[in-house]
Amino acid sequence: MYNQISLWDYLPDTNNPTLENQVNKKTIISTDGEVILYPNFFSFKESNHLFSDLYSGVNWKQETIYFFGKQMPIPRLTAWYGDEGKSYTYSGIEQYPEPWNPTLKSIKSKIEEIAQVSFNSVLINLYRDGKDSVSWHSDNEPELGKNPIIASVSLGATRRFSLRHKHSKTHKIDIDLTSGSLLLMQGETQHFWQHQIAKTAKEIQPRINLTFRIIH
Ligand SMILES: O=C(O)CCC(=O)C(=O)O
Ligand SMILES: [Mn+2]
Repeated sequence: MYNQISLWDYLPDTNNPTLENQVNKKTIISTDGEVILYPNFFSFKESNHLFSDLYSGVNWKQETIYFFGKQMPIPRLTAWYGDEGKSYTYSGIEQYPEPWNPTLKSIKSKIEEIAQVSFNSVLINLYRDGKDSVSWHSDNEPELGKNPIIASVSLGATRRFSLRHKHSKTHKIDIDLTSGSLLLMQGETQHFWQHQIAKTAKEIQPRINLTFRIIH
């Protein structure tokens, strides 16, 4: 089964004045987890502003992984921000996040209104061009708890985000994540689905992705 999400599918509920109902939303997955897309969560202008602010203001790092006994750079730049004391383990090393800055705080409070939870950390990825990517994985690190809610904000170039079911890998869903979109992954999603951002041969501008998380 293969689904391409169409832009014509988004329908706001104009009768209900809460933020949740003022923004367009589309359910991407409702079986074995829940994935919801808010395609225009931040306006074009707001997204451009946030992108340039983060592009120059984030303390980007080039992390490495061991692959067949060799240390290799991961194909993107990353940064962690969050509440003090909320450490996470990366490549077997315990790391501490950088403190929230005003831009990150403003994004966080807007998505918390929709997600109805408080996030205490954010992983930020910078995909410099089409060669940068993240391979198939689930966000299932133990510190995220059993059924994590993950709020993913995209800024800059559009990249294709793919989801595939762990037990039937031909069941695949592709979404082109545009600048200003918010994707919520919740419930049992990380148990049953993997996701990736594949490399692309297209000439492509940089993209920033922020995944807000709750570290226990
Ligand atoms: O860039 C994205 O949209 C996804 C990033 C991601 O899956 C991750 O960092 O865990
Ligand atoms: Mn992920």
